[in-house]
Amino acid sequence: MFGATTEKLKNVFSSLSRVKTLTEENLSDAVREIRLALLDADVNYSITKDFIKRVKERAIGTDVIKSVSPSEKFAEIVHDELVSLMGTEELPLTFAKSPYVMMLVGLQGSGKTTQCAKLAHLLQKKEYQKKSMLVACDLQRPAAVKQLKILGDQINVPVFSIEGESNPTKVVKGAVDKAKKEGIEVVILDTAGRLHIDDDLMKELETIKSIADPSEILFVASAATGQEAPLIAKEFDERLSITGSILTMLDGSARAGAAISIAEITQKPLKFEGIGEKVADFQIFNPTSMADRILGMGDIINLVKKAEEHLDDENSKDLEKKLRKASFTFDDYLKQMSMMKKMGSFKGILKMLPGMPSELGDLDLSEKETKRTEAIILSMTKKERSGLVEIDFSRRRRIAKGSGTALEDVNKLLKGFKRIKKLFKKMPRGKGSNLDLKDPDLQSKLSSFMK
Ligand SMILES: Nc1nc2c(ncn2[C@@H]2O[C@H](COP(=O)(O)OP(=O)(O)OP(=O)(O)O)[C@@H](O)[C@H]2O)c(=O)[nH]1
Ligand SMILES: [Mg+2]
Repeated sequence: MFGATTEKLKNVFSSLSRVKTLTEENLSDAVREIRLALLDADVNYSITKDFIKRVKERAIGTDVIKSVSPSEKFAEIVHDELVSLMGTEELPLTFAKSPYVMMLVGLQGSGKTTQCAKLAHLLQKKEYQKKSMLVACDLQRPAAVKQLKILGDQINVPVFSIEGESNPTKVVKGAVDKAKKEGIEVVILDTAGRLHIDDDLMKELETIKSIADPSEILFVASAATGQEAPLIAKEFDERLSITGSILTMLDGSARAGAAISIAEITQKPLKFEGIGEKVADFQIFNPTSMADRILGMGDIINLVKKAEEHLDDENSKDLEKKLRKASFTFDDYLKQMSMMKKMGSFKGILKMLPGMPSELGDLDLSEKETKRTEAIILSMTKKERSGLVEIDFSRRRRIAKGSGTALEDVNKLLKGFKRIKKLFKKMPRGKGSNLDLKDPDLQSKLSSFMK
């Protein structure tokens, strides 16, 4: 996601892999590299400066216990500090009153209209089950109302608009009245955008605010804009007192700068993130998960969430168990393969696991390879499939023959399987990486995702 930034940060950690203790001397290069990586990623200068200072203070003289290496410890400190810059923990959604009015604001093209629909779609999920309504308050752009209607239709959420009306305040009044009458619990206002901040837009938004009395005013920022996004957020905040931000376009050429700086500069939390063009590409912002992604540590929380959406309970529980025990067999491999295919590409899934990205290599499975893999595994004996016997040369030759594949294919599969097993085993479990699957907090989170 953050490509070059993530690579640079990973290099910093691996450059420390041979040091025995963290000292001012061996840290100075690492710290300088982190500083450059953050500035390159468009993180605000003063935030970078304070960040580096905190990391350095914590790292020097830190006692490193035997079970972790100094470079891991250092990565943990950087990770922790990133998390706390971005907000510490995921915020639960609360709906203090009904109707709960949420107003989305932001510059042109930042993704307001799309996020309105994504938000309504999220609220349809079984953990919320909120009846919501979208409201077309962007009367500047002729096609805006139609765009919202198309999105609303897609997800079966009503869209409120008034034909021929040019005054958004009338639309807002009408919408809130209707919501009250019809027991609609969440009202989501799509507002107009401008290329730059201008007074007319702000006045219009202030008027909408005064009439709708929204519980949430969410600033929508495109992560592709980098350093500007937090500064623009600040201006919106000064005029409208935003309650938080939504970061969008995290799937594209996103810069980590907006993600890292926006909460700190506005002192308002990041609440949601848009990760693609589809209505389902949206989730509650999770600072730990974002720090994992920035540092390339994988993203177990989102993996489990994604798994849960696509699999039935049994299977996802099984996956969690397998992940936890890091003990899957060739039979599991076969089962997981068809499951993972349902979730997206195998590589896509593995990429979300900690420690995977740079080691993935050629693990991507095409349809043809999947079939071949299946044939190979089915040609193994029960014992071989359970991983209880070493699959030596003569066994490999027999398997190749039985499955109508080449010996290299069998070798490749065994090698890939070993690598995956090893990688599962290597999954970081330390605190800070938020991947300690024995951590009761994470456990309860995971099991709530499984419900
Ligand atoms: N790749 C990607 N595209 C997105 C995301 N969110 C929205 N888009 C796309 O970005 C474009 C602009 O989104 P809109 O929702 O129309 O933006 P807007 O802020 O309402 O724009 P205006 O109404 O013109 O101010 C659309 O083509 C969306 O499909 C995202 O998270 N990732
Ligand atoms: Mg729009």
